Amino acid sequence: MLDESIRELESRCLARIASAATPEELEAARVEALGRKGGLAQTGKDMGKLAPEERKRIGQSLNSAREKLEQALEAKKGQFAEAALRGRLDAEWIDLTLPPPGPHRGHLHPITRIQREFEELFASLGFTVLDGPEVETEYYNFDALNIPASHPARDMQDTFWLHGGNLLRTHTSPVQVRGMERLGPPLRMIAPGRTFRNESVDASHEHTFYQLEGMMIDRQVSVANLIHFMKAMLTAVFRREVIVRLRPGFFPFVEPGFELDVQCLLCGGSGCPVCKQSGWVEQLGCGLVHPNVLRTSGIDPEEWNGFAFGLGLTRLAMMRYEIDDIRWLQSGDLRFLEQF
Ligand code: 2U9
Repeated sequence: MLDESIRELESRCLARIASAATPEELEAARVEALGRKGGLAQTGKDMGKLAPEERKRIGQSLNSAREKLEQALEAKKGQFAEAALRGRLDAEWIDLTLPPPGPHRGHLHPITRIQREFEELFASLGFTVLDGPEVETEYYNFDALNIPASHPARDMQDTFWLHGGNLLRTHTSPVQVRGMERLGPPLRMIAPGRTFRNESVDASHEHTFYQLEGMMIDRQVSVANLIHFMKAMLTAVFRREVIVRLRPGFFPFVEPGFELDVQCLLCGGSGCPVCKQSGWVEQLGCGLVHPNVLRTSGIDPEEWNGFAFGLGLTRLAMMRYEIDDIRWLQSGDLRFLEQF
């Protein structure tokens, strides 16, 4: 009689366990089967009235029923846990190839990248990185740089003059004049920054562009020193050994003045469209600082002299990143900027 009830209880509870759709239903099935007041417990209570032999047999039958039920409960619990995990995985599944939600990582502007390279390079060569006002006075942008009043650079077509007589700096040289006044010789400094010229804008001309100028003032500074520093700088920028040559060039603020060319890195000097078959690509202007410029800023040219150079950061960025239209650089177009 007890056997049947145990068999019946077992199969009913196993069925209830199998059909449990939720952990709560499973718990209810467990309580019904294994609870203190559950079916097996009830059956157990009646064992006292049995003969020892019978009790032993029923006891075994109860234990095997309990084991089966506990295994069924564990298996079902496992299924629920599995299903819950899959549910969470499905719910929380993220496409790791997608960009992370929230603010996208920004991009450094190509000109910023190149400017920072120069700043690190020259800082490692003992140069101070200077900055200065973009709205400048006529004195610092022209007079102090030996650019006479009659010099065409002062004309409207080149310079943005402001009411009150100031202007938008046409080069970062005024920063170096302020540096000479503040630091005094000996000195090594570079002045990267934004400059403005009243240019008609097209694929290779912008009214706003970035320059980097630099100078070193000390005793007996030679053109050889100048060439050494320019080779070191360009080798670092182009990340390969470069061959340079100097050609005479005129700038009011240096004497002698030079244009510095690099042997074409594409054709190795044999001639190609990039170097217009010349084998050389002009990189920058440079020279020994004009004694008038030193004197104007209170530096005695009898005791001190120096070299100076200037290059177009915008132009270098266009070469480095093969940008064919200068207007992209100030376009603010994310499609362009996100490439860098
Ligand atoms: C002081 C003394 C001398 C800086 C120099 C150049 C030559 C030069 C151009 C390069 C490309 C401007 O952006 S660009 O068009 N600059 O070629 N710059 S020597 O000479 C100085 C500067 C400051 C006090």
